[in-house]
Amino acid sequence: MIDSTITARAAEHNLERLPALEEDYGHLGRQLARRGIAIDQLLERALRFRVAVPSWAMGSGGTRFGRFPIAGEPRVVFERLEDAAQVSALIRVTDGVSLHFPWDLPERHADLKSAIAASGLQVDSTNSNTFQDQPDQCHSYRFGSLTHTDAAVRRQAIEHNTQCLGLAEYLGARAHTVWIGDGGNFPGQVHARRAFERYVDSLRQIYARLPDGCRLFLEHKLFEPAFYSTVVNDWGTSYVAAKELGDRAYCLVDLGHHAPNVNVEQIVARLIHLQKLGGFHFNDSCCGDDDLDAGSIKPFQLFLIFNELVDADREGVVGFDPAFMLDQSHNVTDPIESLMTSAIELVRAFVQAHAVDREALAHYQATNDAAMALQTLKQAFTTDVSPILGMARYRAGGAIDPVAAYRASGYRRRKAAERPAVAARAVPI
Ligand code: RM4
Ligand code: MN
Ligand code: MN
Repeated sequence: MIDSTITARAAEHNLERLPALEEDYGHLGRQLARRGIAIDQLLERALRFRVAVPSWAMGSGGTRFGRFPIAGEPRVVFERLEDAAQVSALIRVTDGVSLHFPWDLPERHADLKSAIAASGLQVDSTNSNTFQDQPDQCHSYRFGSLTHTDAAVRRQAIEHNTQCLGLAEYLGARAHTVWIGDGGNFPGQVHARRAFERYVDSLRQIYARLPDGCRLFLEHKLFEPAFYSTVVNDWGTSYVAAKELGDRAYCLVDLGHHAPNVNVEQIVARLIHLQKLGGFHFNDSCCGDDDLDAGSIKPFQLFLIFNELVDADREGVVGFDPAFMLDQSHNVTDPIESLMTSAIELVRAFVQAHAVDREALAHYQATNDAAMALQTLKQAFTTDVSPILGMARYRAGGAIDPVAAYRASGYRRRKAAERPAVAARAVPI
């Protein structure tokens, strides 16, 4: 399924770019050695890093004001998997794909399973959709799903999640993520306490059907589509629900789902402490749930989040095993390019976090030396680890310069001919 022109262009480019990469890698290696860091160990870390891509981000995104599709974007799950396979081939860290149902539901489940196998990808998580109505469903989610006042609507939403869990088991997903849009647009519309009680009650029924080896992730979001009182609006709410459910329920942190200026890295630290950090939806934002490319607006925040993660990992915190995923909406870029560069920004932050002098940081924290503590973090954050990232991609069989190789391959242009726009099922992102 990997496009042979992409592979060929990447191989040609790599030949041209390798001498400069080796020079830069050697120089960075000497720089890091002066700080007591072995570059090969950072390379090892980079090679082991993994982040899953969301199937629903493979097509152009949009806002409620409009969507501007690009020619050659995928129309069905099989084409989304095909594009995900190219992303993975070029950058070699995204061999997991997350699926969204019913958007990714083909007529026969077996077709999906074989397409996943053929793509060389694995299913990372399944995601349910009770924030939209589907043409064939009995009850509307206009006024909520898992927290709806009508038990029949709740049952329908629970049933949908149960079907997702069946697919999770069948496809070997490691997690199922629930995000609901439930809430109120006006004061008084929703009974705040009852809505949360109904949420937990519905989740209990979903949790009871969780397949072996699969975790349940609860995703919070400050607002939208509900504009006044979202039921699962913050990490505290999702923590309480996860705790009530049991050991296999965790909180998922989508970076864009907080109020502006919220200290997300501290939320991460809290959830690690509580042993309830399930995973992430990485993206970036300026104003709200913008779903922009990870690291494009606040790269320092991304680094600080990875700083917490690396710290916990090195300390061996019990039960610490967060799942990484991108969750973005590509409104003005080619999704393949955005996903590649975003995944690379994650590896960058991860490697930089491994370059933090933790002994020095601990000393400055113990002695209340705020200036030097920040400097210690900044030293790692300002280290240009690009040669490590490029070398990791090269060693793993990917492209030293993935976007250049992708553009030179003409993949999207060829897909535009193969995938004429149809009025088929729209894939809202
Ligand atoms: C939501 C949320 C969910 C995603 C949907 C499509 O804002 O981030 O993770 O499933 O969008
Ligand atoms: Mn999300
Ligand atoms: Mn979101």
